[in-house]
Amino acid sequence: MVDPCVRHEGAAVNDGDGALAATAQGRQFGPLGTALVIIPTYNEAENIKTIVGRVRGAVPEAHVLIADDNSPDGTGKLADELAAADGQVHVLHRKGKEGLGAAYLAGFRWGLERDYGVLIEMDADGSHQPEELPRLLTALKGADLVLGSRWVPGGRVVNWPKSREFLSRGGSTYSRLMLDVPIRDVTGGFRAFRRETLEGLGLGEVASQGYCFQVDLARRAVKAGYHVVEVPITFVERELGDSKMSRDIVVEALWRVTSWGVGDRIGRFTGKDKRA
Ligand SMILES: Nc1nc2c(ncn2[C@@H]2O[C@H](COP(=O)(O)OP(=O)(O)OP(=O)(O)O)[C@@H](O)[C@H]2O)c(=O)[nH]1
Ligand SMILES: [Mg+2]
Repeated sequence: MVDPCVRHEGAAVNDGDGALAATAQGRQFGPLGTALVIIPTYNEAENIKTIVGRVRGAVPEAHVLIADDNSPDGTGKLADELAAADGQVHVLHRKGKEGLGAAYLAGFRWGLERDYGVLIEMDADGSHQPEELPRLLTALKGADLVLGSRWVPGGRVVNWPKSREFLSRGGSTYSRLMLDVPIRDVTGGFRAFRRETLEGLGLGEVASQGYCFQVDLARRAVKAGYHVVEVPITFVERELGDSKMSRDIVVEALWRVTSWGVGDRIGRFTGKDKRA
């Protein structure tokens, strides 16, 4: 199903019936090039080895970048061991915990400075299943950005409490309505970008830290007219390690989305769109 908001080539769509969305009319998409799977970590010692192994098994040609914020539990050291044993695994050591958004921005910069054609966001805790990466990459052949989506038909969550589902669905719905973006899962963090898409998004202006980092990138992509496709995924609640979700992250997302939405409306009213 193509969202009625979609009016022009290159705008966002979601593949509501579970199939890949039709490619943007008239657009030719170039070859993908080598993929870099960026995994931000903070205290993921129990998960890092398994998740890297699963990525390497699912997409053997891809490289992995672990962006670790000096985790006190030694995740960085384990990451170094994985990198020493495998030339396709790399580690970006950061000086301290600065949030998911900052870790991804540093990871994107690292990848863009090198020869990667695709940059992928993926959590370390197993919620995003590496075995679904090939489907994201297949969809990216006809898109600028692919979003792994829990909230399109075919997508689902496993082992989530109702309260968490309510928060996530509510956050996505609020963001979609406030920001006028035709995306079902705006806060998700399992995504594949073409290099050119990230280069066009103005990453230097992205200030968001937590979930709203994901919302911010999605709204920038829609605003820039990129062809965005949602692919259903099965999201599995983490089994090991602790969540870094906090009240601060939710509050940041709420106020930022609200201020962007209000800014958009003022912009449209005064004839000056301030969404970018
Ligand atoms: N480098 C870095 N990684 C982080 C930071 N905060 C979270 N992460 C990582 O980002 C990913 C998502 O964080 P989670 O704690 O799983 O957040 P979540 O998925 O919303 O929460 P749960 O569903 O409870 O797991 C994980 O791989 C974390 O280790 C941070 O400040 N720095
Ligand atoms: Mg998680």
